[in-house]
Amino acid sequence: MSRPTRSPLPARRLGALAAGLALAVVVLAGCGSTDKPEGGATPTTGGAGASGSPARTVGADGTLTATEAEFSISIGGDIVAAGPYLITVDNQGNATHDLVVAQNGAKIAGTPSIAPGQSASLSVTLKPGTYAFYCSIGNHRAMGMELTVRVS
Ligand SMILES: [Cu+2]
Repeated sequence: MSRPTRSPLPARRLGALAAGLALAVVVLAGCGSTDKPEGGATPTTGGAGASGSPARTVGADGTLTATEAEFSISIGGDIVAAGPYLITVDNQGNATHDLVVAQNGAKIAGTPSIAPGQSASLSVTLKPGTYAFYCSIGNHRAMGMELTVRVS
């Protein structure tokens, strides 16, 4: 194998991270990894949608994990089953973020500011329709931290 280009980490640290990374991979799988953007940062296209990616329903167990970084939000799927939710927001970025759940421009729920590496949760009942999940800090929403969430 060639020399790894990523910053080296102690082996035991890598081991400790394995579980978290596995979860992150699952969460990120639905909307592509950071090295394969799918146009989510362009607000004019309206739709989370790369036409090629199949819709994937998440949240059937009443929980969602929203993973945030600079500047993206992922919930690991495209369609959320309607119902009450406990949403865990995991800030994996290097800046402070938050998560706001809004519908038709009205804020329904939100977390406090979340420091890098920290997480927070919020409870919200999602009904069939379309919601916006976004970060309300700075200009993060315009930078791409906005996710259109379809609830059915
Ligand atoms: Cu943010």
